Amino acid sequence: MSSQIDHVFDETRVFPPSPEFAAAAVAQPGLYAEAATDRDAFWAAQARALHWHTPFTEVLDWTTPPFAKWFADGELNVAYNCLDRHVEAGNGDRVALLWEGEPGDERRITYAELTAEVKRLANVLTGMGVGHGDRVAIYLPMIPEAVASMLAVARIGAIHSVVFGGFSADSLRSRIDDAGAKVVITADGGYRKGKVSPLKPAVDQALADRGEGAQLTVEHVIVVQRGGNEVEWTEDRDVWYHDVVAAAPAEHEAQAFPAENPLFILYTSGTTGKPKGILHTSGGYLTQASYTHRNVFDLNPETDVFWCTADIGWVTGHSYVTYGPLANGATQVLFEGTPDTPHPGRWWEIIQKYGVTIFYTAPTAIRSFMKSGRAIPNQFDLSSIRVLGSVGEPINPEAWMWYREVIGGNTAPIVDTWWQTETGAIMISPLPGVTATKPGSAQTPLPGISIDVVDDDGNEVGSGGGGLLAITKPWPAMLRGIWGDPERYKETYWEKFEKEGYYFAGDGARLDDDGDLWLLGRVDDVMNVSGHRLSTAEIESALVAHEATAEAAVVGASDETTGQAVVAFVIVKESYLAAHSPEGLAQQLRGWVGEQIGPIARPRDVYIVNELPKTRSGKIMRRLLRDVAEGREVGDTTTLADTAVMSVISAQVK
Ligand code: 6R9
Repeated sequence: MSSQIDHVFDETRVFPPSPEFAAAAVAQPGLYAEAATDRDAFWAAQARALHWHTPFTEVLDWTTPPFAKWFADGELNVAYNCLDRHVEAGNGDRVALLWEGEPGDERRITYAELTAEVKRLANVLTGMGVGHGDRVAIYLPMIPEAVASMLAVARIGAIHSVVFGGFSADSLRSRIDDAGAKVVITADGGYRKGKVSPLKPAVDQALADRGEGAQLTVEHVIVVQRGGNEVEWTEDRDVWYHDVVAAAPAEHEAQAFPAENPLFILYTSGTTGKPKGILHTSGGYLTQASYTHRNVFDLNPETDVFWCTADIGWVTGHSYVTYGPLANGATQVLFEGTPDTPHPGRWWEIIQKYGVTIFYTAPTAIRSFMKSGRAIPNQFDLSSIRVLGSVGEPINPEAWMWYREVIGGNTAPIVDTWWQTETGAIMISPLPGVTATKPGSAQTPLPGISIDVVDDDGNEVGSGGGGLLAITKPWPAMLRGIWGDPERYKETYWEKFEKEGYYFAGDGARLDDDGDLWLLGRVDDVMNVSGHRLSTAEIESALVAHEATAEAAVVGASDETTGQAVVAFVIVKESYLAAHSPEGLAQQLRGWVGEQIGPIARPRDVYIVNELPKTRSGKIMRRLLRDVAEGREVGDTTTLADTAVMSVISAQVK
């Protein structure tokens, strides 16, 4: 089967940056040429923005692909780069974290304070016998201690594995065991939707219930007091964070580690099989995280207030809450809660309160705000915003325009950033002062990044073509492997194409006539209708462009005549639901897609539902909808944010 994706969706609006923005921007057009002229020299220059205890002399070693080494003979300390060096440069009083708890409590933490905390915690970990290369699991809510814990682990050359606070004891257990963690850092509980949601019981359960012969590697559990809920206590194993940190020595000198020292493991669920422990290392990762954070978001660390809404359990929280912003000495908001607690304007209230200038969130959040209408954000002063970012899924043009108009005051450039847990940092994105942006397109590989759209053999499809997204040259923040499974690393990412060193991202994409990239969703989700390959992203965009639609997901379900048929699951805006019958709406939407894209894309079925199944990071899990559409029993739902939603959907479809 050819991997050409038939595409039909056309978007012609273009928004160039204002001349004032362009003139003052961090990233200027010359950056592309600089990177193209000498790629290694370009990345070396980016890396030198960090502090190296031992400067590197080599840039890239790609002699044994797919195993890359970046800056291999250099030595640095990641935490020193994120903390001490800002204090030593006289910026210790700058606020690092503007933390807001869900109940409305706040803490402002300066770089000097965060450095002091991390030094003590590093001493605590060392005292527990955690050393270079040991693994520490972090299972915490969005509180400052979460960021401090990541940095303390990094500071002593150990490896962290952050597990989403919303994951179950089972998921936590498999991640702790796979990594062989020595210590777990957790909390009694955290606030979620107005209540304390306990965390410690899941840790207790994950560490008990050992199967026959299963070895327990965890020796200590450090517990942050946050929820104030009662917890069970295992003497000799459990300690309170505040006790041990207060008792630890304040002095801690950051030691230098090789650039390729592992920094973290982060598990991605993928669509099938056991979660993959994606491994990242230090020098290259920090180089690209900080370079992208500065250039893509146009960061001025002295004046900007950055806010990335991602949880630290997601890669976006690693690169754009912890490492990128802190390496750049930025001031940022850290928020514990959900967007709608205690009221639906909570995020906009936070932007107004802290004067957020750069705001980075996911399309799923934007679409859910669209559903409740612009009157809510309009009650707040959002005029401080000057750059908006999107990540996690293709952002459909309708949501992009809403984001620009309602949140960005029609002026803030939107950077639609494509990347993955595996890529470690942003790979494709407009540059806000350079690129004339197009609603729905991530547009251009960043300077220093080489990406192409290719067919199954790895041949370029060229402008106007559709196919598979491939990364054609190694990049500094690339994953270095799958924890404990080098074969799976090679098979999953590097053996799809004939061409050696071509990385298979698993996403479909097309190039428009200007050569701009449009991401089309996971190739596993592509539908084949009567021999035409259709992308989920385009049909969903068409559905969302209808005034009745709030959100939509489409899947291909097997069909006797067409091979696969398009089946759509649609959330309708409340105002429409009251005035129309579901059957009438479904009929209208089928016709609408037919008109917008063409008869081939017209859904066979449109189901009106209240919810869509999403992961914690907001991605729609289409394989579960495919199960429903094909009348099968619904598969593994453990990574869903809300596991009850599938039974609701199944009931609504019957
Ligand atoms: C950062 C992150 C990676 C997958 C990726 C793609 C989708 C992310 C996107 C996007 C279109 C964007 N994705 N950003 N698709 N446009 N701007 O999300 O990492 O959780 O590993 O997911 O997310 O399908 O392959 P991760």
